[in-house]
Amino acid sequence: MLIKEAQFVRGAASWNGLADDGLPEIAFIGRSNVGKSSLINMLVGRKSLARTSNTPGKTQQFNYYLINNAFYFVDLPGFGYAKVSKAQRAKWERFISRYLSEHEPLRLVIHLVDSRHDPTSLDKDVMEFMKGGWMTYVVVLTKMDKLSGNQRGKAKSQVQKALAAFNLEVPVISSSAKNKTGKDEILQWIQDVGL
Ligand SMILES: Nc1nc2c(ncn2[C@@H]2O[C@H](COP(=O)(O)OP(=O)(O)OP(=O)(O)O)[C@@H](O)[C@H]2O)c(=O)[nH]1
Ligand SMILES: [Mg+2]
Repeated sequence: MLIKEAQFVRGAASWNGLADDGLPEIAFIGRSNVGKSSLINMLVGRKSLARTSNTPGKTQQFNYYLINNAFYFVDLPGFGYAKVSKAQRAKWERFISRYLSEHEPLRLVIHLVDSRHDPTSLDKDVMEFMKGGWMTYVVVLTKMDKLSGNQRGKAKSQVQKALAAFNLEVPVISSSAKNKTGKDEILQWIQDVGL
């Protein structure tokens, strides 16, 4: 699959702001700073379509990018960001879980896990949540360029182990936005869900 066109169309801060035009959606979910916006930029081949930052918690809304005039990439707010209030966090968690369980246009969930760390408890929450989901679910390990060859194998098996604890058999794709690796494999999954 080839991404020919990509444009930012809207930021949604509440349920009513989600797209309702029926176009299929692909969600990018993961903790703050894991590399969601960077991965989107890599996939669309643009340097700064999605805003990236060293400051975790930059993406505080659902950002919609229209791809090839046919479907959306949805950049979800990062979870686990320490500086937001408890109430704010609870509100986002409710919003995200409702989005994952009720938003019908959702076709594919791309869960990003930092290859340098074990999956966090919030990552495990996402895994558990996806267990009952109807949409395709894949895990992408980010920032693989920061690891040695030996560490890479370990990172992958750690995530596979965490998934296995939920009886999940899902693809785990290694990626680096810096080196542009993993791109073809992720685009293939997007094609495989019919987009
Ligand atoms: N070395 C390396 N750095 C990366 C990679 N992907 C992202 N980064 C860096 O990690 C930081 C966070 O990346 P973002 O793409 O902004 O992360 P995010 O998940 O969108 O963060 P929030 O919007 O805060 O949730 C930035 O400094 C990126 O340059 C990668 O594959 N390799
Ligand atoms: Mg972001």
